[in-house]
Amino acid sequence: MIDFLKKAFQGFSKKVEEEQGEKEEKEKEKNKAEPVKVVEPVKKGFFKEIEKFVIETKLSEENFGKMFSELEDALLKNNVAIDVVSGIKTALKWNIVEKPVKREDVNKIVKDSLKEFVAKIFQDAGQIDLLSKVRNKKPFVILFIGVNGVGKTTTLAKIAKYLQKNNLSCVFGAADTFRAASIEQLEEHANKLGIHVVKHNYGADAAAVAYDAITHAKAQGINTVLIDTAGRSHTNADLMDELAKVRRVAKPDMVILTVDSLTGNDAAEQAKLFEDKIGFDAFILTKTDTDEKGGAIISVSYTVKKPILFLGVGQRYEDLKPFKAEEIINKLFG
Ligand SMILES: Nc1nc2c(ncn2[C@@H]2O[C@H](COP(=O)(O)OP(=O)(O)OP(=O)(O)O)[C@@H](O)[C@H]2O)c(=O)[nH]1
Ligand SMILES: [Mg+2]
Repeated sequence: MIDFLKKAFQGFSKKVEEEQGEKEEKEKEKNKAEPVKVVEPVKKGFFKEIEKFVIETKLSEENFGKMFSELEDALLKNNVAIDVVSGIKTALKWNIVEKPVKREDVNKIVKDSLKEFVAKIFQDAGQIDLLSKVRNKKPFVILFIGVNGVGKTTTLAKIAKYLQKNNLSCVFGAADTFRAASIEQLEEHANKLGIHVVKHNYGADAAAVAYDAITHAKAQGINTVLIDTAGRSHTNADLMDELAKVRRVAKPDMVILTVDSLTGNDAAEQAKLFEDKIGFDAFILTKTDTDEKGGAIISVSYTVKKPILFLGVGQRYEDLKPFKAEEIINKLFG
């Protein structure tokens, strides 16, 4: 688990444990003071029941609120969106406030509640089997979208390598006709991977490039068309319109949003924006190898409820990991 979060999590569990411990002691004391008056010594089973009840003291909502604040801070600082934190709080509250919870069970209950909550987020976001989709349609057209510098082009090349490994051929569409050197960057990847690039000049219509790449794939019997696009944000209204046009013309079978895990909570905002303006089917979270926080993945999933296809874990072609919910949950809260 990420250290900072781990500390806060342990701190929270400890506080609840201590609180429960104090209560248990108090209850035991009380029980010592006036116990046998009400309980007949022969009724061992009955007495045991009372003892159990006494030890399982309850945590008040007020105390819970105080104790949760540190964990709340840690979750927020680790890029877990506020809505998600509220959800976690409610789930935890439900499981431990005013419930007969034993001190030794607190840690496990807190951990399980967090895991369960996040597992549900990933489950609701769904899953996509990329290979089976690509195998079922020819050519299968994938459009890559996202903000500047998040890793779109690198990820596109990684996916090409992944598809090649699975005996699926690719062609690139150099539809980033906006950023200087973007076409050369794509060509460099294409040369290394032995892939053809369909390109026009800088400033050309991106939708026309996408269209030509698809035509090329159809003519050559190529399995997949991977369309690179220029990075853009909400401030680039023209580029957003251009992207909407690329989508209309290319009619991609899948639109993949690339988001950079280092942008933290902003990643969820970006996802919302692209969903509103363009729409997408799945996302890829890059640079997870350099992200020490790890909360972005939960926030984006929760916000847009779209499947995560892969995680970028480095700069090499092989550094693309299929997303596995359980692995992430264990890394975060294991
Ligand atoms: N450490 C690490 N670096 C990555 C990863 N993915 C991409 N990068 C790096 O991020 C930088 C930007 O990558 P690009 O692929 O050019 O990003 P882009 O979104 O296409 O950028 P624009 O076309 O300018 O919008 C490059 O230096 C990549 O090597 C990753 O998973 N981990
Ligand atoms: Mg690029």
